[in-house]
Amino acid sequence: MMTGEECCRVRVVDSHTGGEPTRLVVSGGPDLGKGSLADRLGRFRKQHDGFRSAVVNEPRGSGVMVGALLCDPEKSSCAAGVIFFNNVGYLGMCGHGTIGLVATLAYMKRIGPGEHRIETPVGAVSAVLHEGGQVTVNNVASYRTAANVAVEVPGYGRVYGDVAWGGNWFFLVRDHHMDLALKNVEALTSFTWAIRLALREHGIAGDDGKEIDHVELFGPSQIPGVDSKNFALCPGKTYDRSPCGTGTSAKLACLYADGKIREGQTWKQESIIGSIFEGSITLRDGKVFPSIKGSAFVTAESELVLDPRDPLCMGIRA
Ligand code: PYC
Repeated sequence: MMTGEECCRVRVVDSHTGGEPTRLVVSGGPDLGKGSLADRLGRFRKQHDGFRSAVVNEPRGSGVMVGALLCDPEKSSCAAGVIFFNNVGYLGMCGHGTIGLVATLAYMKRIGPGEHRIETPVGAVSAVLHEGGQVTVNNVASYRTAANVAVEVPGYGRVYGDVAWGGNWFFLVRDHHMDLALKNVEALTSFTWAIRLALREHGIAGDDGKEIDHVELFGPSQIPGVDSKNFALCPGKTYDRSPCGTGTSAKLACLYADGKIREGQTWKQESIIGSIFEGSITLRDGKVFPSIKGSAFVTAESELVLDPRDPLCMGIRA
């Protein structure tokens, strides 16, 4: 980290998963000490939030960039620990980011094909690196807490959706009049952002009052054999270019609760840009555990320079 007038150098490897970028910090990040990833996230948030902004925000990053701090795992049975962050804060879990992390660790020759456990602030997940380079993330237990919740959205009227957890909190909307096409991204962003603000305004939240900071719209896919297309709004008002791993997990939990998907059945989820994840569920102890399969590709290896003389050293913060 930065000391006095010296520049800080941060090694990162960038990748994208279905179009959604992940910037993995492999060295030069803050020392968060020991303990659970949840505790380390607490220290990251309190003591090093400027580092988060420096890595993902402009001028080094962009609003859409998701950062991932590679950490030593607490348990030796895990291959890695990770804390995901974005332009406005931190993510409990990140599906596309975990696929990016695994593909990057493989690129760096730190892991080979097989199953690897990874610690996150919301629990350990496992990921399988397939021989062909695809990655399946076996996510945390996912569940719906409320179905068909009505919310009055200023300028749009009453909107109905489900509240579900897939590693982050989601409001999932099926019935809407929006055309899920890339050319409509501005209108889709305005609509989903208005939904998010209305949820906050009306106190509609996840467990323990946790804010629902992701909103997803669903519609039919035009690709043969693909079950659904989505638009996923992320907390910092950017949209997920990938089909959103945690969002697809939340969707799978809702489909299961509605009796629309069985254990082992494949659900293909298309993103707003046309990239696809394959999802399925496993049932254990009455809980739904989603698995999400996708591919990621490394796009850059670089060293970020944090110069203390630079007035924008810690990024442009909203
Ligand atoms: O893939 O879970 C995901 C995700 C969350 C936010 C952006 N991507």
